[in-house]
Amino acid sequence: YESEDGRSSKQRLLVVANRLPVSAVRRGEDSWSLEVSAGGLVSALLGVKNFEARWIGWAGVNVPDEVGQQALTKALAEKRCIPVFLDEEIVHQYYNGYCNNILWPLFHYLGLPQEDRLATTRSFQSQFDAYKKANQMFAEVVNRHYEKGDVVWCHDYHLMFLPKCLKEYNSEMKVGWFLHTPFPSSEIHRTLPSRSDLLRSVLAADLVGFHTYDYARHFVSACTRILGLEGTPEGVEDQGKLTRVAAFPIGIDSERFIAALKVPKVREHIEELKDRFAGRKVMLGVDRLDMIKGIPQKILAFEKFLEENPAWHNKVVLVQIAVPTRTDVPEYQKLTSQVHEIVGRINGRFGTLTAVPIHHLDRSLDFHALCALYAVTDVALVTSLRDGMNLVSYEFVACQDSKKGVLILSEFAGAAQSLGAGAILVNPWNITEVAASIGYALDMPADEREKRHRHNFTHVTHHTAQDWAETFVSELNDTIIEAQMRTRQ
Ligand code: ADQ
Repeated sequence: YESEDGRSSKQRLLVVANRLPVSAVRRGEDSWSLEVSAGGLVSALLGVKNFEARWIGWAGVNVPDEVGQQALTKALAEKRCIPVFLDEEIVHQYYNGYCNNILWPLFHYLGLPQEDRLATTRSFQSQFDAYKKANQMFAEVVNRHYEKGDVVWCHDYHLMFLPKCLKEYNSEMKVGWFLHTPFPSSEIHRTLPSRSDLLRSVLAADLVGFHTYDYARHFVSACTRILGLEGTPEGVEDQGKLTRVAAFPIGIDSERFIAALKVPKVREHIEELKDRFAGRKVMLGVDRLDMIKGIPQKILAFEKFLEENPAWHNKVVLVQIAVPTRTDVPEYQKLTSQVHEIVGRINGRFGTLTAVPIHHLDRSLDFHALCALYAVTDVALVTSLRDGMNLVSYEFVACQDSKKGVLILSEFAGAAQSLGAGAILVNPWNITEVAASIGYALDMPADEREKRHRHNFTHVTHHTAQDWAETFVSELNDTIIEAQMRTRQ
């Protein structure tokens, strides 16, 4: 890539996501403190060498006044972040409403909202209007910062309307869109009232990416069945215009996890945990507290295992870390109490005066504490009912090179496609099967553990987040060059 004055420089990558990778706290009328959150996407892009990334997104705070907006914009610029300001009403309708109440459950096969269906149906249109309006606001900011030669990479279900808005501003813009959740079967997608509008808008992108081949296939089927377009091995064709559709499985920054295990503080913490759980095998679950993660099902399977295996009483502990999310939503509050109730019952039933079988924490752990916990675990339990990929399974594997623990993994997580050969795959709805897998994992001979771990470790360390980001962006550049060549022919 060459800039206009002929100097070669890195290509600029505009990463557009609903949330910026920072939390902003207002300290005064015109002062803000910012903390960068080290999520998967951030570390993926930090490691990308050929591009210079800038972030565009909502800062997660309502800033109604001009002075505050200007000050925040200035502070964010130092972190290469550009804010989109959304007011409370838009956030309520677009983010809480359309994104989290409609698209998130639907894409995870939980259907459209069941309760108060009439009210939901009545407000559906206003939520979708807010969704389109919010996407338009993102597009306006992207367009303002776009320079010729930039690549624009849109992320996730929050921004399905963005590719179309961007191309309306500038049909030359290079636009890619990636979905972090599953894309459901076309039979599920077709229940969505705005099904066609969303598909058409995503198709305005040059490249559309998913975690797995199955999600890509579902998307192409939705376009052929719902829009009547033609699916080709490369993607979807509409009146001579091809939108490339492909699978780009995400990874993690495995080096960061492996390096953390050598940090003295982490080593100390590992020793403390080993003492704490001495004489017992450790099983671990780490999830955001969300319906899709199958936490109640996991705990019930553990109860069944204890019921059927008295010899394991007091010899195994399940540590379940569940970060609360969307705490203001009644369904999520219900899920929290349900989990607490089951955990209480099981601890009452199988606990002793000195030990309980389940340690359940309703909070997030810092990175080093999480790595230490991954490292002392014998069996990790990932029982998502649906999950785009699931990075916890990758993180666990990265931290297990000395212990070689076992991963029990839902067949409905995207990660089952990549770690399936090393993990024990389960149907999380089948509690009997999960309970039997727990027994199998706890008793697994060392040579089988070693073989399974080796398979997964190789995958996790060879398919990193950086590779994922680089592959997507270079494929997007190639797609555009190919399209230009086709037009010239
Ligand atoms: P998530 O649904 O958030 O991501 P996941 O992929 O498992 O799910 O990533 C969660 C991240 O949060 C991990 O990095 C994990 O370490 C961290 N985390 C979870 N619980 C934690 C806790 N209690 N304390 C500290 N950290 C915790 C969405 C999709 C996934 C997809 C990713 C990336 O739903 O399917 O894999 O995006 O595309």
